[in-house]
Amino acid sequence: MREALLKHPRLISLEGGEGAGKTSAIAAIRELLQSRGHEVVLTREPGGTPLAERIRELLLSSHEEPLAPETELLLMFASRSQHVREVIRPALQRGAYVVTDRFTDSSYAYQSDGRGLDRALVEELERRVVGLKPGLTLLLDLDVREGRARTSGRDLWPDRIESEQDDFFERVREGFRKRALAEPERFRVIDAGQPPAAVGAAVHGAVTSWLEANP
Ligand code: Z5A
Repeated sequence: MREALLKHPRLISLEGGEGAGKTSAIAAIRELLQSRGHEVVLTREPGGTPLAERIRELLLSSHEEPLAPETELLLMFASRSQHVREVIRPALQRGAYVVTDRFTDSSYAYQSDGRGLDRALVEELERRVVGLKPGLTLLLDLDVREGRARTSGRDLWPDRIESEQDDFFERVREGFRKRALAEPERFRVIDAGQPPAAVGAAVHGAVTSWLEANP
């Protein structure tokens, strides 16, 4: 098992609550990186490999019994372990950029801040199972109700996590914000409540300056 936690400059993650606009942000980052001649791998969590996508199904669908918070956390890391080994490390090793829709910060925010699991357990799993951290993380920060309003038309059948109450999502949002404050060199916080063009410009600016500082 891995012990060290390596921050990789070509691993970029997008984080935020429901409806924050990660999809458009990721497309814009791909365009920017490709326009500079880089290979880009777009991926997501939970998921990103066939097996990890099956774990995603388990995580997001409803079950005949409640999913224990510890089970949820371990399934997130089972999916991530597979994703890192099969997709992320090989792509980084051949020189590609990897842009992922969510990574370990989501486990801190949802499973530790949201569900109340011990943060030390997440840290241990991150260090021993993942061993990798993004060099740059864009946090698309959005009011919880605004995020829900954006997705309400789309999600006729909200998934297991989307079905949580607002206070859960408030804790998640606060968790993300605390992480961003604690690691300002890695995080860029973007106000996702702005119109799409303004969010797009903020994403473009953040990634451009990151690339200039980390050629
Ligand atoms: N999860 C976890 O608990 N622990 C973990 O470790 C990991 C994940 C990795 C699945 O993630 C769930 O897993 C997630 C966290 C948990 N549960 N929740 N909630 P997901 O990434 O698949 O789910 P999501 O983040 O909820 O996806 P989303 O709602 O699609 O968010 P998004 O991708 O950021 O939103 P979007 O599709 O880009 O935009 C949503 C809508 O808003 C769309 O109609 C847009 O046109 C609109 N939009 C976007 N930007 C704007 C602006 N600026 N103004 C107005 N409207 C906008």
